[in-house]
Amino acid sequence: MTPQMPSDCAASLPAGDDSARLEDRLRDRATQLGFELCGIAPAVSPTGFDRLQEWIDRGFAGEMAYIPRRTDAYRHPEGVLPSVRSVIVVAMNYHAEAVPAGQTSEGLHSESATAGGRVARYAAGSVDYHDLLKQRLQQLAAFLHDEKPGCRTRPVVDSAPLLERDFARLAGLGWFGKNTMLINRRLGSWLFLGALLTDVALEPDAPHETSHCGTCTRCLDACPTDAFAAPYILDARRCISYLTIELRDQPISEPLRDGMGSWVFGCDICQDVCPWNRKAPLSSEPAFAPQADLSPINFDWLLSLTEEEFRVRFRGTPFERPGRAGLLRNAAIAAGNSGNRTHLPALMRAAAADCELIREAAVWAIRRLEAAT
Ligand code: B12
Ligand code: SF4
Ligand code: SF4
Repeated sequence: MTPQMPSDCAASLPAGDDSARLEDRLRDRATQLGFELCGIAPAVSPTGFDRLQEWIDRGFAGEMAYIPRRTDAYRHPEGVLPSVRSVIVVAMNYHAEAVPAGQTSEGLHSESATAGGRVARYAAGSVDYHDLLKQRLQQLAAFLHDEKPGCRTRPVVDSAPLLERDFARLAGLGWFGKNTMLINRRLGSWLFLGALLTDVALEPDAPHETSHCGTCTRCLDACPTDAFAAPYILDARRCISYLTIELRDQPISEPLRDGMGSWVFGCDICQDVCPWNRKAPLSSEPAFAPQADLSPINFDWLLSLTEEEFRVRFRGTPFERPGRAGLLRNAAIAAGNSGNRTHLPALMRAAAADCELIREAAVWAIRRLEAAT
């Protein structure tokens, strides 16, 4: 099969043009569904498999046991859909306005860091992106089933053992930045990725072979917890995103708490500083617009949340992953980093919580605030 030039999902055909190639009609359908990028990769072993193996062997996956547990399945997308011939990769732009002034990566002791907690853009909207992308991929699958009755498909967003960024690169969507993000020349890196695996043999797009980071090292230099073991290699155990979301039921290592600054959920610093994001267009998806109560998030409110209040506010959102205990642990640490003693009463109450994870973090934060001059 002759690879095609990589292309964005710009609507190129009049609606209902049945004479167009299936690949082009798929792209048009993806555009209608709100996917800004769409490319096709062949179902092959990803070149990054050996690097994944090495990453796991070096312990960089930390407590994310779901990755090493399924290493074999990552070898080939057949591990996800046995008869797979093609991997359709889509991307959706979630770029929202920067969080309000004072919520920059200036440093935790600046005035700004006292304004409240920071939530990474990807989680500040009204929905869990997994649900939204999966639902749209199911609609894309329905289109393919109409075109090729009896075909097999499987939509994937994060959960399956698939190196999504590898397939995105292979499908021509962009390159790996030194911060490990998949970057597109036009859209930058504020992109959610998803894939639709199918047993339909589709003509693949040309892979993105070039890198456009050059000599830049902004992301590596800006990371407050020194999470990059080397360019392109992230030690997840040091990444604020891992610490605040994936590291559940455990205290966060003390030497890393300072670097967390005011982040209570995820971290955007290595993308905020990337020159390829300077002109990134804003997302037109209303569900990704930042919720007022999350940008910034009020420490005292967060620290006082009961289980029931947590459930009501965060059901169906990415915050369910760390759960109430994880989120309050994060809030206590970030409040402790704020240098703002008005949080002491809320921290005192949290220090009497039933949950050891919250108690320990609150006691640490109180000591830190009391020691602050
Ligand atoms: C586990 C995971 C995490 C972990 C580990 C992240 C990581 N860098 O590995 C943690 C919890 C830290 C995390 C954080 C975030 N994540 Co995450 N995460 C995943 C997940 C589920 C698996 C990633 C994985 O397999 N990592 C293992 C390592 C080995 O893979 P890798 O870093 O991608 O490494 C590849 C390259 O760097 C390359 N490489 C390695 N060495 C070298 C050397 C050279 C020279 C070259 C060229 C390449 C190269 O090879 C590796 C394998 O191909 C994916 C979804 C999926 N199934 O793919 C989402 C995913 C990667 N995450 C995503 C997002 C949005 C985030 C956050 C931005 C969220 C946030 N704001 O807090 C941060 C970003 C942090 C960062 N800089 O990576 C998006 C990324 C979209 C994009 N544009 O790239 C994904 C694709 C989810 C999605 N469906 O949209 N995440
Ligand atoms: S997300 Fe934050 S902590 Fe993680 S690597 Fe990027 S800058 Fe570092
Ligand atoms: S900040 Fe620089 S080195 Fe890092 S991903 Fe962006 S362009 Fe590449």
